[in-house]
Amino acid sequence: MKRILSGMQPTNRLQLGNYLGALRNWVDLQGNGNQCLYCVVDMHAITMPYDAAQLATSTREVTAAYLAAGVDPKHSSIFAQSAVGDLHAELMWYIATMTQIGKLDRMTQFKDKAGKNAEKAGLGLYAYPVLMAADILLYQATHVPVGEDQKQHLELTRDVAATFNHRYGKEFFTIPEPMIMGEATRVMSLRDGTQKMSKSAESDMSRINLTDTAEVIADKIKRAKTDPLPLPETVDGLKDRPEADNLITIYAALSGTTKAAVIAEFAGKQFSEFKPKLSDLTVAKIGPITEKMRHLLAEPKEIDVILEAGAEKARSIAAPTLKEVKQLMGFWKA
Ligand code: AQP
Repeated sequence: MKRILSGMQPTNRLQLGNYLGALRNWVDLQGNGNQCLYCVVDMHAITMPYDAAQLATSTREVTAAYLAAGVDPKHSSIFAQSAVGDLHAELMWYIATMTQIGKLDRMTQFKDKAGKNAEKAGLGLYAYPVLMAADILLYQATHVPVGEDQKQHLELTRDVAATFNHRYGKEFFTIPEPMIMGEATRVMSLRDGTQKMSKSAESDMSRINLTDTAEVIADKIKRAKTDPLPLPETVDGLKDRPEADNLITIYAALSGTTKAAVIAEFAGKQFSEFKPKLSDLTVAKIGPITEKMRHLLAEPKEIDVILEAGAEKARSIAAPTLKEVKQLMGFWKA
């Protein structure tokens, strides 16, 4: 049996990259005897400035997005990280004692988010990968489906797990495997093909939100940055054309095909011809999710019921793991 665990931060409404790079794959992983745990990582969301009055609402919105995209609470446990926060934070502390600062210094997400003001960044942002490692190890996850951007954090998690196992002389922690699936492992910004699409990026025009209307989606795609050349004849022709590559990648991922197949269809065509097709496809795929989210969010109490059941299940898995960690580490009355 695979135990699948992944999460998203309720930092804003989810964007197309979250969906294509991760969420869609979570849905596909349900069934086949897999045990799936999908977390809303609200304790990570507070590592950057945030609005406390909005956090619970965003947590419900992200939960609604999971459900609307097809995560089924009959097969998967959906929970808020903070609902099991005592266990996540406790394990984080233990494994922080075996995480090398030199490794944290290399984390690109910290560098990107801290920017030029790294000295003023909070310890939480710096220690984010340690909390993420705790999130995963607490559940003995075997597989973690993520977008390309999270690969480095997964490597650190594997390292920490191996260090723990070595130090305490037992193959205790499962070493989790990253699952980076599909064509769109890294969806880029619509304004700059060299930057990742991100839900908390300043410009709303840089991303497609799962809650955008058809008109907004069409407008964002129409204004998406491109270059003056027509679409190339081969996939190799996308080299050094990051914006064209990104739009073709999105089209391929949404239509469940390959970049080569999309190129074959649009070779030599202008963006003015391609973009309306991409808009129609995006609206066709995202529209039903947006609609379902709207219905779900009209009944926030039902979302809370799902989150409560998920938290109970999560705790029942996490508590014995933490107990054994404490025993192995030699704590009194563990
Ligand atoms: N652009 C992307 N392309 C492919 N996958 C992506 N993911 C995020 N952006 C892209 C994947 O979505 C999952 C959830 O990510 P997260 O909420 O934990 O934080 P993130 O990776 O930092 O995503 P964002 O949207 O950029 O959030 P903010 O702006 O809050 O930092 C992960 O599996 C991630 O790989």
